[in-house]
Amino acid sequence: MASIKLKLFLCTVLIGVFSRVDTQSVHRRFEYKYSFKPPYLAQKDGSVPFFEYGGNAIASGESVRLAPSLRSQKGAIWSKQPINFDWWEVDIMFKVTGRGRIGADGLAFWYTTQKGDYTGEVFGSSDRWNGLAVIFDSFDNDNKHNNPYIMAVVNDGTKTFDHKSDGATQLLSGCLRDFRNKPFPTRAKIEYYMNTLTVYFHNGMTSNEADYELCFRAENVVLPRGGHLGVSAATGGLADDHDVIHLLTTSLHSTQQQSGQQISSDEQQKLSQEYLEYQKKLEQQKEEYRKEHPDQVRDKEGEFDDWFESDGQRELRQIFQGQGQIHDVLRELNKKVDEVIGKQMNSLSMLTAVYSQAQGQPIQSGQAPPSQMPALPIGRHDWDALVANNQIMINTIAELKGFIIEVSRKSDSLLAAGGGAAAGGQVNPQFLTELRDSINNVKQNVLGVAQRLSTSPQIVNQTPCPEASCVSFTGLLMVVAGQLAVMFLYAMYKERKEAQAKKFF
Ligand SMILES: [Ca+2]
Ligand SMILES: [Ca+2]
Repeated sequence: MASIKLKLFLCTVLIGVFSRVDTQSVHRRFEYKYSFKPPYLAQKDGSVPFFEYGGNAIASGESVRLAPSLRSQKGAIWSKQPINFDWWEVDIMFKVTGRGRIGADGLAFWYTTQKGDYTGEVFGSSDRWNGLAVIFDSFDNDNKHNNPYIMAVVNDGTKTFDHKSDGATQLLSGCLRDFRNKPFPTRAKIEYYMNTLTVYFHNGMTSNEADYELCFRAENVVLPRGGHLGVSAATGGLADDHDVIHLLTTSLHSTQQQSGQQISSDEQQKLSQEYLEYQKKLEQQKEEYRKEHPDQVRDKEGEFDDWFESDGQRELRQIFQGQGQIHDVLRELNKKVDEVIGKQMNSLSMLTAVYSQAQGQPIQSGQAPPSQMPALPIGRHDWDALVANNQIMINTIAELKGFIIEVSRKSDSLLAAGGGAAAGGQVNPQFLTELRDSINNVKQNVLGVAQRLSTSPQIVNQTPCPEASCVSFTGLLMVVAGQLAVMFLYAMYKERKEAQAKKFF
């Protein structure tokens, strides 16, 4: 008996829980009478179905330009009818673009008991509104470097918006987000459900529909029932283009509410009939438009790409971002270079101190005393290597000197022997052959010396040339070649002179 009772109790609890979950689930319905979107956003006559716009606003098939990028422009678009549901979600897709680094003034979404002005004081709409404003404020009036800013301001129709402080004292909540000059259109989802106001923002850096981030959530927000929906914008001394691409309204109903407010079948039929008629009318108008403007339709298709690619702005922004990154890297490098230079200066002053000590000069004031010097990087074995290297160089030079003397002697004897045989101004071929042989001999000797130099102690590679007595191999070779050339010329000169002397006698 007890177990049956327990089971029954559990069942009741579970049913209770499920029914509760069920009552909390949200029923959503798209409200076409409170929405506009492209293509064919505006009709042939320029009107936007179920909406009214004014001021400097211009509607096209693709968007509503609420305020163009000219000074002191204002415009707004308002739903003709107040809404007939309590909870809602509005998705606005918009673009705020301008050539300036800073833009103005901004754009605002409205939910108010009365339609506002088209050329009002608060971002194009009326001040002292009764309801909600979600403001996208581009311009930093209070110079606190906190704009562009997104904020919600609730007003009961008595307060005047404080432009000077950017509404800082009046806002319900907000978030710092840049919505200007984005590669893709920016979006905001404003949800008002069960007295909780939630604003999500899509920063327009991607075209991904899911990339919304929470801007803020505020509870216990009480808004008047049956408000009008509107969007407005304004420019000031600085000016951006303010374009709204779509405004999509969805009514939110709890299933509990749904059951309480069951729509009568007559009303439902009437509504669906109305919707069908509207769709039909729209299709008809689209068809007519296509027939009348076949070129423009094609153009429109081309324009489609323009939504997602703002001209040059994206490139510029990317360049700026890239430059920012380069700047950061440069700053890091600068720091590192400073460190290296510091270390180098330190080493230099140490070396100078050691050098002056070695020269027997007194160390200048400001330099560290030698007692604090760390051991020099040049060790005993390095000095030994240097000395050995020097010795090898001297020996090599001595050997070369011997060779050169021998070559000189040989060429003298050759000249002496071949001089008599030379006839007229001609050079004796035997003399030339011998000279070539002796040059080859010298070449071989020099090569032998080079080989010895390269195979002799590792020092050659290890240590740098000492300052005074260092002769490079190439230098040496050049000297030898020079000497040989002089000798050759001298031999020629001598031979000619002898030939001339013979002619005389
Ligand atoms: Ca402002
Ligand atoms: Ca500010």
